Amino acid sequence: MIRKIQHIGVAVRSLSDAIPFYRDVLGLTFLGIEEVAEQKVRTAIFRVGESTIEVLETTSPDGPVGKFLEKNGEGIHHLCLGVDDAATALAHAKEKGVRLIDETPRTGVHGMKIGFLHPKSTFGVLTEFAQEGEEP
Ligand code: CMX
Repeated sequence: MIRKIQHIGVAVRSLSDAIPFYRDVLGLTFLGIEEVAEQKVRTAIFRVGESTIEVLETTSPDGPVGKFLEKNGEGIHHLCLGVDDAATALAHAKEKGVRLIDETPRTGVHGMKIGFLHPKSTFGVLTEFAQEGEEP
C-alpha cells in the first residue's frame, strides 16, 4: 500500500533565503514554487531521486506552518508517504486506532489527494499520505 517516501516537508521562515541552499549548495533540481491557499503555505519543491523535499513557508502566522515555526523554529515539519489510495490508507489507519486529522482525502500540492495523521498518534511525526500519480 505504501510505495515510497513521497516527500519530506521542511518549515522555513523564508523561501527566498532557503532556496539557494537546496538548489546551489546541495545541487538539487528545483521543480518550482506552489502555493496551497487552503494550507496557508507556499512550497518550493526539489527532486531527490524518486522523492522530493518540500520547503514550506507560511503565508499567515495562524497557518499550520506558522504555528509550528512559532513553537519550534525551523526544521522538519512532516513526512509524506506515497500510497496507492489515500482514502483506503486513512481508513486503515483509523481502523487501527490512529487519530486522523483528515477523515477523507483533500487536494494538496500538484493536485494530489492527501490526508494527515495527527502527530500525537504517530510518535511525534506529522504523517501525510499522498496518492501517487500526479506528483512531480
Ligand atoms: N510535527 C509534530 N508535532 C506537531 C506538529 C508537527 N508538524 N505540529 C503541531 N504539533 C504538535 C504541537 O507541538 C502540539 O503538541 P503539544 O500538545 O505537546 O504542545 C500538538 O501537536 C498540537 O496539536 P493540536 O492542538 O491538535 O493542533 P494544532 O492547532 O497545533 O495543529 C496539526 C497541529 C498537526 C493538527 C495541524 O498543524 C495540522 O492540521 N496539520 C496538517 C496540515 C499541515 O500541516 N499543512 C502544511 C503542509 C501542507 C502540505 O505539505 O501540503
